[in-house]
Amino acid sequence: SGLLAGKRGLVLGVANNRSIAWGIARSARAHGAELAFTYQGDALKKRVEPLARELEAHIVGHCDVTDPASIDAAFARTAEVFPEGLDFVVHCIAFSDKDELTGRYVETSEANFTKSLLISCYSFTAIAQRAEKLMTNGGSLLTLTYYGAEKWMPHYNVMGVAKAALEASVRYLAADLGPSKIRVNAISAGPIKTLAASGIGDFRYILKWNEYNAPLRRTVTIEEVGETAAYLVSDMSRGMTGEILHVDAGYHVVG
Ligand code: 0WD
Repeated sequence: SGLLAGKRGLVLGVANNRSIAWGIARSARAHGAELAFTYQGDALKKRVEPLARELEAHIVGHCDVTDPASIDAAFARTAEVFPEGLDFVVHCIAFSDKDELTGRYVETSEANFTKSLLISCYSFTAIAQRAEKLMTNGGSLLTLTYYGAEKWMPHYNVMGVAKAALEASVRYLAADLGPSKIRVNAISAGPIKTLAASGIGDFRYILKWNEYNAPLRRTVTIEEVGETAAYLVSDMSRGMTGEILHVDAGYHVVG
């Protein structure tokens, strides 16, 4: 029983127990979903395996979104573990060279621009292509974005440009996949201390700034993002697609 009873979901981007993907996976499981995880490389395999066990989730293997063959392999394995079909995919993946998450955006190199956009934006479209084939009864695709897509934020630089492109791709994918009854949405999360966030310059200052200025006068947790994600991949949100929902203690009305 539960909000997500009978739903099968693939979660990409669990790196450790602080990952937003982990918060989402825990909520989805608590609401009754059956889950599958990928991991990126052998270093993360060891971390992801015990977390998957905790939620009785399948592990569908290594998936590096810069390698189309590894995405294909992960989806082939997903089709095997979920022969009844796939209901949702949660994409919690982003990357930029740490050296360019500080200082001026104008210094961005072509190589890091290309890599950041490939991993942080195009990968969601690459995943949508594969997911569509498994979502024979419709489904829900969800990605994670940040306010730096909408406004200039210190140090966010090329990631802000990548997230703006990701948010635009949510709208285009929503229009393309709507006829297949596949919904496409994003959560714009407030800053949370994770592995990826620790690469951003002055991150502690950004957390403090949010605590002082967000309407709720605090930051958000991966549990809170997880609960909203559970809603977005459930039938409760069946009338919504192409939406960017802020889970940021209200910061977006201020900043
Ligand atoms: O404040 C924050 N933490 C926010 C994060 C605020 C708003 C949005 N987000 C977004 C991030 O931009 C990202 O899209 O949430 C998503 C999840 O990020 P996270 O939970 O903050 O970070 P983390 O736990 O580090 O997970 C991101 C993971 C990678 O971890 P590391 O830190 O090892 O790069 O993305 C995965 C990887 O597991 N990843 C990849 N997966 C497959 N192929 C790749 C890749 N090439 N590169 C990174």
